[in-house]
Amino acid sequence: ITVVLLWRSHEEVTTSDETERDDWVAVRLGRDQKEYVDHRGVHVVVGHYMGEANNLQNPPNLTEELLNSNMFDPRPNQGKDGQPVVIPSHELLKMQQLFHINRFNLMASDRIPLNRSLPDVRKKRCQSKSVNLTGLPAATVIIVFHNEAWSTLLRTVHSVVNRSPRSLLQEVLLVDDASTRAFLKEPLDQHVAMLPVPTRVLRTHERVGLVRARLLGAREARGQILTFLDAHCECTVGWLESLISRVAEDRTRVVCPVIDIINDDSFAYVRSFELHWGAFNWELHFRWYTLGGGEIKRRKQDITEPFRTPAMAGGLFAMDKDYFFEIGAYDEQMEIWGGENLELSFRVWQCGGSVEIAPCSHVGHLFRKSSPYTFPGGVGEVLYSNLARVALVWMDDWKEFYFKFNPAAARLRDRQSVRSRLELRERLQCKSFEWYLDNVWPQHFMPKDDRFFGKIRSRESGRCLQKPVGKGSINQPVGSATVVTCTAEPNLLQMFVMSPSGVIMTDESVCLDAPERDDSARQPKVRIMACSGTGRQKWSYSEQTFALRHASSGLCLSTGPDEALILQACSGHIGQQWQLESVPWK
Ligand code: UD2
Ligand code: MN
Repeated sequence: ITVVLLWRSHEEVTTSDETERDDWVAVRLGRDQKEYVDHRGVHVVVGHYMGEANNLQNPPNLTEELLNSNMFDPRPNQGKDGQPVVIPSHELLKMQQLFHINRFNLMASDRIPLNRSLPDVRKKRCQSKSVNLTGLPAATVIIVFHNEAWSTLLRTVHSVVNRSPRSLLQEVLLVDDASTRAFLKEPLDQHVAMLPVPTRVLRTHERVGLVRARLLGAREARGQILTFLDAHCECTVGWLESLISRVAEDRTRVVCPVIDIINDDSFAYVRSFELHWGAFNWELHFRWYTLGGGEIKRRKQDITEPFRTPAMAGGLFAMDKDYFFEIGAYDEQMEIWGGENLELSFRVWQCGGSVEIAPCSHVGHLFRKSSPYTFPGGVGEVLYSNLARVALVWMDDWKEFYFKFNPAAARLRDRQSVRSRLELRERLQCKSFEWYLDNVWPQHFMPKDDRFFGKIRSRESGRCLQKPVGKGSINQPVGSATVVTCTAEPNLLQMFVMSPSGVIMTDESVCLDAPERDDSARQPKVRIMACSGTGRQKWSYSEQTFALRHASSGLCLSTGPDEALILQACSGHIGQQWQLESVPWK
């Protein structure tokens, strides 16, 4: 095992798996700096990284004039081939001020030409396997935006125009969701009128949020295929044909590209992983997880073959236009941002379609650490109302689980009227959420009647097993498992699921893990690690002796020094006795 120590900003990030590191993607920043990206899109900087745009000491003075002016100022070769932009040090203060307008490095973006080149990041096999375009339907590309920057919005459009086969691109529709910036009005209309592909700007009369803005675009679309993009993307060669050919073969497929990363600071184009699929955590937040075991094996035969995903990230996908409306388009009562990606994913899967990722289609997306726009009604209200709707309509018994452990959403539950969506589900005769979990995401960590769900309490101290707290929202909570004071419910940190196959897992797809054998004289440490499906994460429980026996070593889970957990030869000792305390979840 190689342990690699890397630094991301001021956090330490560790990985113990060489193969995982192989999969990380490096972008050279300078002579002794390297930037990696892990599978969740987290940037990891090795060495020393100067000049982060997002650390302004004083509040930025953002005047109306500044917000309304278009500062696009392209310089030849900046950002070429997806390279990072270099800002000279005397401009760093200005750069930091501008960062706050869109929550990305606007100055860097504004220096990159609209038609910058990007590397062909596809696997070799994708590059040599050409898609036959004859007879393929054409797409309307729909891009909704609210107060997007000129350079990111138009680089999205230009990358679509430049890197899509002309016969597959019917038109581009931009939907302006009540932006307030002057440059997004007439100047935008004039700019798109000159493009070689029919491009229109539609405008909402008031802020309607991304769902209703996309619906407006979808209703106006003339292409047979709808292809949605966020307003800060860059498409790479081959992106569209790989999506459309799959939909053309089967109109019930919803096909997503691999989402690469445009760095919010340097605007470097960073290739992302192909071995991850989308799902969610106990709070219904979207997450990337390692592909399920079967899928990895199946993919080995042909790495260009698209693979199924339990959920989509939301912004980037292609689907048949008629199928989009047949299956219920979007839930029009979802506001502003959030939840619509899970709603569409559950609906498509449960109502007979499928969601997949096409590894030969790569589109870069600018991932931000915070959201730049206003959320009328408050961000929590908006997001949790949307998620409450997802749960109420699609999740059957698991909605009770969601509301029980997510009081922020539970408070908004009674305000939702979901009758028309339930009618839709009835009309389409959609399958149950249990079917979805069993068939689409068998590796899920949700509670179920066939498995234990609850607390794991030490009979020695009365304390509870707890997973480590995740570092930030996109890091998996991996690290040492601890035994700490049990807290009053609901506390997701102390909840565990033990599956019929003996995997003790919890939120975010992490599992109770210990080394295969006790090679060293020391007692092996028990940790919480990404679920791997291997023997080192299998346990058996005895209701007679209260022992939790580790399958591959035959040792027993024991309380160790301080709050730690260790493996020891099974002795029946009180430190090896665990109470599996079921917690009702529905
Ligand atoms: C992700 C998705 C995004 C959407 C969101 C959940 C990707 C890459 N992005 O978040 O598409 O599914 O999850 O809802 O998968 N917008 C409006 N009006 C609004 C708010 C946003 O038009 O009131 C636009 C915005 O300008 C952007 C798009 O909607 O073009 C998505 O918003 P985002 O980029 O803030 O979402 P993101 O990428 O954080
Ligand atoms: Mn986005």
